[in-house]
Amino acid sequence: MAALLSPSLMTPARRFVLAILVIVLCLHFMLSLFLNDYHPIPPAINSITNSLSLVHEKNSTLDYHSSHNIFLNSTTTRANATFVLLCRNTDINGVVSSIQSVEDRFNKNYNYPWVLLNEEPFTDEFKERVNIMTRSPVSFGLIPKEHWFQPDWIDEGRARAGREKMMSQGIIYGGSVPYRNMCRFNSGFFFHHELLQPYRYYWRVEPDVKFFCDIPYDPFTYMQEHDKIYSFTIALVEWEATIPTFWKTVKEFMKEYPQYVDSHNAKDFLTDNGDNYNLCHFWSNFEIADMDFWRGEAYQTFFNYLDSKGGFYYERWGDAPVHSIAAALFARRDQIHFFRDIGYRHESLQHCPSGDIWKDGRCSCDPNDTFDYHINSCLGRYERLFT
Ligand SMILES: Nc1nc2c(ncn2[C@@H]2O[C@H](COP(=O)(O)OP(=O)(O)OP(=O)(O)O)[C@@H](O)[C@H]2O)c(=O)[nH]1
Ligand SMILES: *[C@@H]1O[C@H](CO)[C@@H](O)[C@H](O)[C@H]1NC(C)=O
Ligand SMILES: *[C@@H]1O[C@H](CO)[C@@H](O)[C@H](O)[C@H]1NC(C)=O
Ligand SMILES: *[C@@H]1O[C@H](CO)[C@@H](O)[C@H](O)[C@H]1NC(C)=O
Ligand SMILES: *[C@@H]1O[C@H](CO)[C@@H](O)[C@H](O)[C@H]1NC(C)=O
Ligand SMILES: [Mg+2]
Repeated sequence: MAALLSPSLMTPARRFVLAILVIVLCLHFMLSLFLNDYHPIPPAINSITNSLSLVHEKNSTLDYHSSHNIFLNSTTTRANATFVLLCRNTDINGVVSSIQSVEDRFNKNYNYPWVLLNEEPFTDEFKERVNIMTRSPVSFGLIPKEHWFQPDWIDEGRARAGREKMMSQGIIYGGSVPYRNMCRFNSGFFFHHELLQPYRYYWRVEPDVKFFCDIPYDPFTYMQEHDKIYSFTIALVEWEATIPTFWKTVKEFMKEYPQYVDSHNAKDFLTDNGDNYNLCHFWSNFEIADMDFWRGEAYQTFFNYLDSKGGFYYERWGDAPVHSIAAALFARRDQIHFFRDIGYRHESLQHCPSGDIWKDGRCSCDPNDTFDYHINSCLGRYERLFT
């Protein structure tokens, strides 16, 4: 089948028409074998037979790559969206493993593009190993220096003292400058990268993550159709020592810019007494979100305010609390979505669905091994927003 669809055989129009007819007949035959209640030719197949030129239209929702979408949803429309993966050349094995997981469980049916970003050029070997993992377009981007490295106006003496203090407290990545560059980049810059300009929604993937279940629908179009701006699979409490002055800074911001705080916000996810930060945040190594929200005035003003305080370097402010607090304050609470049906693992936590979702999704995780209502989970606080 794949060989028949190869573009090199498509040039003689007749052979192409013939191939399509053979495929349609094959599909029809297979469907009538496997599906008891299959009788009509689905509208999507009909439209292919009626209008073969469809496959040449660039903005058609049913190009030949994704024509097998019809098994999942005959009215699938693709969203304006991409995967984004920040990594180093040395992360290659974990990158390949994550891409395989995403492709197998979801993207082989949708062919959303991939954008990989790095502050150093990707090697040819890296690109070769990534390219064979997917039929989707893959772009490899270089991060501009001014989006990555510690700015000159940061007082390096003060930053070093902050790192040394965190190292003595045994905080993970406490002494790392690259980790801080990464957190600041993910907070304020990735969505400005030129390779991401063509897109509105993104799905963040990291090396060595795992998707446990089939995802039989398109989470991007779900976001769009339900007016969501941010989504998560795991919510948890942050290590307070990484962000000692963060909440104080957020409160100052809210006082100075009350116009950005939405009247239907999710502030109750962030605080239990209306004043103190309970350290809850969405775990941002998985996120499907709307970059236009990050690009918008409220978030841009917020990020610049935070950045000007130097906390990404003097402390170790993470992109997870930055994104989470912004989504919780500047959007409506019903614009944040928990993807209960997306089974996901990033060491050393996982979310595993249960019941029918677990069965229908052929999930490979133990449904009893899920962080959902663990003592350090904040999912309960999210759910209480809606009761
Ligand atoms: N290009 C590049 N990518 C990095 C660098 N540091 C981290 N990353 C990427 O940034 C993401 C997060 O970094 P990790 O080292 O995975 O951090 P982690 O241990 O997962 O930490 P959490 O996700 O916060 O729990 C991953 O996608 C990494 O590949 C770096 O120096 N350069
Ligand atoms: C693309 O889609 C739009 C909206 O569905 C339609 O109006 C337009 O004619 C299409 N463009 C081409 C080149 O087919
Ligand atoms: C098919 O897609 C449409 C639009 O995205 C959606 O409303 C519908 O629920 C989907 N149906 C199935 C069976 O997934
Ligand atoms: C996709 O979204 C981006 C960001 O909002 C926008 O600039 C671009 O025009 C959109 N593309 C399409 C095809 O709608
Ligand atoms: C999950 O745990 C419950 C209670 O311990 C047990 O009855 C059930 O069999 C477990 N389910 C699976 C799939 O392991
Ligand atoms: Mg990680």
